Amino acid sequence: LNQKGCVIWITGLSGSGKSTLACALSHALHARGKLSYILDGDNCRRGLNSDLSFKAEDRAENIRRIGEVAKLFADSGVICIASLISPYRKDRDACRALLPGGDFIEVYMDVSLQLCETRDPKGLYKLARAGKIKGFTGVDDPYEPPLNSEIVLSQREKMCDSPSALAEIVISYLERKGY
Ligand code: GGZ
Repeated sequence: LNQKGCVIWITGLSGSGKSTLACALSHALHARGKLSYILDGDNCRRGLNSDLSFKAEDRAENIRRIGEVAKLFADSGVICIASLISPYRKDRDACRALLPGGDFIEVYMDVSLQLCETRDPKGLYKLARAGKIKGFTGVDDPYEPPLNSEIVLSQREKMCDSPSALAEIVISYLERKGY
């Protein structure tokens, strides 16, 4: 395999575009002959993490497991793209600590709650506001934004740029770092 593994950790609110970016990034990497694998919070919650709820300690365990699996992929040389809300800084930092030497690349989808809620692609914010989902991130559960992510995709960039243009921002970072 002509590549070095790493973890690209995409964090942000529900509806901030994490899964869309993960998918565009995976395609862009494929086009460059690079092997990647997506670990998506929502998908993993159907299998690996189907025993976990959305209370803080279960979110922590969700993030811990995905972090450990992502590390296994990175060790095998794959570019692993983890996309999950991962609302707590300390849980994300624990995953970062598994991959020293710059192999953990945090991408923060910096999109306001207001915009995520306007998009509401799955109607979940609406349900949360109606009290039909309790403990929804951003509504009645916390989100701690990263303080030092390697890449911040701001709302402005996100409104102007297509998913593939956002993926190229990440790709140029990876190229600069020799991945
Ligand atoms: C946040 C929730 C919740 C609650 C269900 N809070 O946008 P989606 O729908 O497709 O992705 C969200 C997903 C969040 O799972 P994660 O594994 O990424 O979360 S965490 O990292 O915090 O463990 C959302 C849906 O599940 N969802 N209930 N209460 N998001």
